[in-house]
Amino acid sequence: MKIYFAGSIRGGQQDAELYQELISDLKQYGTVLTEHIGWQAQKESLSDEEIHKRDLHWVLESDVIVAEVTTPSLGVGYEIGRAIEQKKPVICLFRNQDNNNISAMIRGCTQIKYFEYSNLNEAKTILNEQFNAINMNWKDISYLRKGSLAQQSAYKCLNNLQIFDSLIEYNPVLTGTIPIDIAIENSDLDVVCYYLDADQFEKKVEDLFGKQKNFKIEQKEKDGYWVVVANFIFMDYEIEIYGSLFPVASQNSYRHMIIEDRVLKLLGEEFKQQIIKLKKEGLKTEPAFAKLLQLSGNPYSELLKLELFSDSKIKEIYKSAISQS
Ligand code: 6IA
Repeated sequence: MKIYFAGSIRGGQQDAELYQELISDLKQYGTVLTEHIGWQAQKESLSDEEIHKRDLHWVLESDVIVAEVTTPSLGVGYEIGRAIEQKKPVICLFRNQDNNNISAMIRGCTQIKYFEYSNLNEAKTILNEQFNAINMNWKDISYLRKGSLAQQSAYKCLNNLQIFDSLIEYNPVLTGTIPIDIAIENSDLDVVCYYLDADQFEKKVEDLFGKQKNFKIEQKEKDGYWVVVANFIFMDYEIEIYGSLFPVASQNSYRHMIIEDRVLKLLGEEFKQQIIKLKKEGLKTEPAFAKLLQLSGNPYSELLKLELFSDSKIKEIYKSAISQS
């Protein structure tokens, strides 16, 4: 994981020591490309053009941008804008003390994960929560083994089937409700994959699982895209293997699961129990989320819009949904 830390330089270096502390904390999560931000005014041998070229290259190369935005800095604002343009996750930290003021262009940007803090420990806790979410490795199903009874049982099934090892070249990921632990009885196991050649993928899946109970497989068009879908039953679970030409991270079932997981973690246990209750009453997962958050329109596309919202915006949406219900 490459982390770009942004902090004021010519905007004022009064927080340089704090930047240093944040940078050393960030090192536990990955490589910090911009350690120099924490050094007090150094004489740079590079020209401004060279600095711009190098730093922008790092922004584009990084997996996540963390910006300390208390001291207003044109450079930091510019880096945040360029990162958002590239759809990079941006975490902004603002110290809400001493009459500090934050620009509306930062606090008002729904694509930024904006947090206020009052001391270093609080900032570290925020970073810890954010990086735990970013680092969650959905590709490795061992998290199910330590999970709820439903997750442990799903793990046994998938492990016995050796489905993740045998499909490894197709980047398989378990999606749906079991990974985020809101499954009700009869939830199936959805494994999404990424292929380059549909026929080759179909043959592989058929060779591996063709003898399983009620096996069927087909290639078809879905929402304008070509997909391969296989279904069968194993250890009483309905298994669906879904392959597409698109990388797993851009497939809707994966994106829905990620945003749902985030919303569940943000809104807590009571919200989770209400989702489970609505599902037991017969609602599908995405309509259940849309109902509780009072999202109008198509629940599947409305939910995806939340991907760009900050945590505080999502909490606000839920608060206003509660007050209206
Ligand atoms: O406008 P600012 O200087 O406050 O912008 C700071 C941000 O721009 C930081 O997040 C850096 O990534 C980037 N940046 C700006 N200037 C530099 C720099 N040398 N070296 C590295 N990154 C920079 C400035 C010269 C130095 C002698 C003060």
